[in-house]
Amino acid sequence: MQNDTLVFDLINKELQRQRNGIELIASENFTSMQVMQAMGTVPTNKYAEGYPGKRYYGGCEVVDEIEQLAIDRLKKIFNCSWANVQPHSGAQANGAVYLAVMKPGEKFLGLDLSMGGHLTHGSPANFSGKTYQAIHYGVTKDGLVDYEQLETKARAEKPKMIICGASAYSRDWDYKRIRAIADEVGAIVFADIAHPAGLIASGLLNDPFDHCHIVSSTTHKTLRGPRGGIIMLRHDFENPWGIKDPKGNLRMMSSLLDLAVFPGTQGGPLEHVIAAKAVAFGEILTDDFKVYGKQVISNAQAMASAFVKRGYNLISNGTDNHLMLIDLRNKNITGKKAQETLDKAHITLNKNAVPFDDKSPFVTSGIRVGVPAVTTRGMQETQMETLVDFIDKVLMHIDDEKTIATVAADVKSFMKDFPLYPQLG
Ligand code: DSN
Repeated sequence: MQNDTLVFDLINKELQRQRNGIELIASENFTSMQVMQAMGTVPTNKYAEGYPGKRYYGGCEVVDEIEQLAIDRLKKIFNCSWANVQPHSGAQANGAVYLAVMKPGEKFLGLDLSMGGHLTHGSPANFSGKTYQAIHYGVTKDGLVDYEQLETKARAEKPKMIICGASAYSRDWDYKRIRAIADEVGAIVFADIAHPAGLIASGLLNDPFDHCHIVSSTTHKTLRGPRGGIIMLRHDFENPWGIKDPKGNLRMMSSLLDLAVFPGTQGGPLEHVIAAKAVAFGEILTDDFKVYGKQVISNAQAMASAFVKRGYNLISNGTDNHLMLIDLRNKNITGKKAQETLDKAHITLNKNAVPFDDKSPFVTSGIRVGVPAVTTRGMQETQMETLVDFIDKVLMHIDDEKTIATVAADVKSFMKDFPLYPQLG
């Protein structure tokens, strides 16, 4: 069946790369076989613009059931009253939230990208910074969210929306405090939980849903599903801006968000991906997933201690979640050099700006290290020591090709004990 050997050979090459390497990119994970299988199925052939029960095409009765199942499972995971599972990605989900909440040119407050925030939280290079007026808060010298700065800026600037959530922040969030300031200035609180969603689903971190009006996430990071986005509300509410439907009724926030996803920012949903989301959500509802979440946090803490023991400078001195951010300036290595050299040893992570970085985003002074993927491969605390040993050996011999080649061979042999997709041959 697979005649296009050029493409399938490359896919197989990627499988071998994933099998042989240590995956420490904090935003990556390995889906189950059944999640992957669901993605490669016939709903990919179906157009289904609209929502279950209200589509613009015929023949949607089965994909309606699939999408409704995904919605129902997701609502159960986070105890929500409404969910939209159609966003193709986290950026799409965030774009839809902004469209629902703000008019072009209106103001929002988010964590600065250079302090751990996300591109879609108002970077000037992103639609969010180009379309809206983005202002930012940062972190303190200790690497913790600067809530005082957030409050001062919120009072001075009166943003329409305050975003909490990050891409490179290793600590939990005080959602309650953010909601209090938002209520004072009349802002909507939007939490982008793309990174820690799986840990929140397992009840291991603060619950944003009671304090944040709107919550978005990706589905492929700690949630371990297919690539995609979601938007959720625990409590639906009437929009505070007087927006009415054609019958003159005030629109609920859920209605504005549905409209912002389709037809606002997307056309046909990817029903094969939604099927895979439904499978992943089913997995998240099992006890096994809670065990996974606990192990992720234990592994991250074991890894953080192992780095500190070897003299590495962790932003905020540790982690509450699945990742850590390491400032390499005391080791005299740039993030770029570290990433590129570790790649040669089959250890994958990403360079990352650290707070108050003096280097460009292409170089950076730090690396971000995350454990969701290695935890999925079955690693526990003792293996975290081994991983840090590998990383330390490479970084301490950064220009020594021979040592790097030795570590590469050791990594390959070490990873044989943690099989990945053995069913794929
Ligand atoms: N680029 C993702 C990350 O690595 O955190 C977020 O979109």
